[in-house]
Amino acid sequence: MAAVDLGASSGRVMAGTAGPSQLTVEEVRRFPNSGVRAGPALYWDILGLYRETLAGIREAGRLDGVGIDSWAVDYGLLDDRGALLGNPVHYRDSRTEGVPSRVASKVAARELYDVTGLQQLPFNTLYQLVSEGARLEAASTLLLIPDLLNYWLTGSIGAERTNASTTQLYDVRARTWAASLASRVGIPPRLLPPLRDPGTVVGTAAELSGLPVVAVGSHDTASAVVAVPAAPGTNFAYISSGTWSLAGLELPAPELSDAALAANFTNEGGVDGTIRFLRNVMGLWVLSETLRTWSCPEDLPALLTAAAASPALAAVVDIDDPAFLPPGDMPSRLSAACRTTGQRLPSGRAAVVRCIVDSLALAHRRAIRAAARVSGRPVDVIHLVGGGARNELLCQSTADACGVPVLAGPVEAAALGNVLVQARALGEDLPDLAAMRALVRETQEIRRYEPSGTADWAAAEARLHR
Ligand code: LFR
Repeated sequence: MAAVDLGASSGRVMAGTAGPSQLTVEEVRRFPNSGVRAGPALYWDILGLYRETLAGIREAGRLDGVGIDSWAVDYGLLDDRGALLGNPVHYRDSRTEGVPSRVASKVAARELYDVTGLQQLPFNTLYQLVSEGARLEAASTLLLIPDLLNYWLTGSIGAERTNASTTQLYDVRARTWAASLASRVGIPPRLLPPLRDPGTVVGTAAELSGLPVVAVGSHDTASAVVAVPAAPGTNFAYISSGTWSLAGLELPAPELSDAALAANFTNEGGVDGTIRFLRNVMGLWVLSETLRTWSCPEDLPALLTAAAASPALAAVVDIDDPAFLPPGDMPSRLSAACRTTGQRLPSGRAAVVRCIVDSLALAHRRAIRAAARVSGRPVDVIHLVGGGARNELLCQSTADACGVPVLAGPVEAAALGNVLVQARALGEDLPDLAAMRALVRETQEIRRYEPSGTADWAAAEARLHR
């Protein structure tokens, strides 16, 4: 199978196999995917992504299927002939400034949460669509990024459920589009295409000699959570660590209490009807933007080694502050955040990297503790999956900050989850998530980090409230 995994900094086409005691993924093609600033807006280069995706699939050799997952919330609009209307806009664009409060005057935050279960993020699809204004009149269909690429491959129009659940236009309990809510905020329900479950064969790709295209858990985080190697019966939390840290729990049903709303937890749909009860923590984005500001992205391994030798918790910031959301000069923003809490950003690049990693681990602590408190479920172990599982300092700091062991890996969780759901759709005997996770445990490298208890994380947390 080909697993296409499009992230906010790079896209990859992986070749994967799954069978009894066998699960592999291997990178075939990787391509950069930074946003493109043009005029007043920040866009995705969607046609470039499609071209690279096709090239990668062709390079992968003989295949039984292909599945696409990507970041969530962003979309393309089609006209009534099926042609793309305008270029998809990047969720870090500023066009939704002021929109959430306008929407709140029509639908109260409590009601919005009651229907959709979604956390408040300025870039939720609902807010992006409202910011389009009259342009929506020309549109007949909305397709999220993986659905758009699937449409170009197969001609079939639909909305895969795990990603649809991130739009703030999906009724999390009824498992349908929230059509009347959409109307009330001025979004025509005709835009919302038929829903499809992950594991559905969408069609075949004429351009790829009739290759079957499978709707996987098309939200990358949903695919990553499939590959969390949790053993049956453990009280586990997960952190899918990459550009974002998606930190939370897998629940059988949405948690829509006042406490969940106040803690800004989301109830996104997972594969097989599960709920991903999690919070978006700002993630390694702040680190990668910092390295971009310094023009030294290739220095990351050396800087992390040096950071590990710098004193822990010398300075910490609230990494979830919206100031860190847009692209830009992160070191200056870190300095400013330190000043407002009576701290100084230590000098030297290694110390700045240490401040970012410590602050991220501290945010993991807040999110995991809040998830446990709000859901009433204990957390005895954290599975940290995705690219961040390679970052030893982050894994150890997260274990220290949270006070529970961290099991790190697999790094390629999203691609593995993509392959597992495809394999089942194509006839492999993987009846449920437990069987998929057993296969991940059996075949993938996982490292254990014990909490060391040497630093005072509670005191560091208190510094943020000064
Ligand atoms: C991670 C992710 C998050 C989503 C963010 C924006 O890649 O998909 O789950 O909140 O990107 O789409």
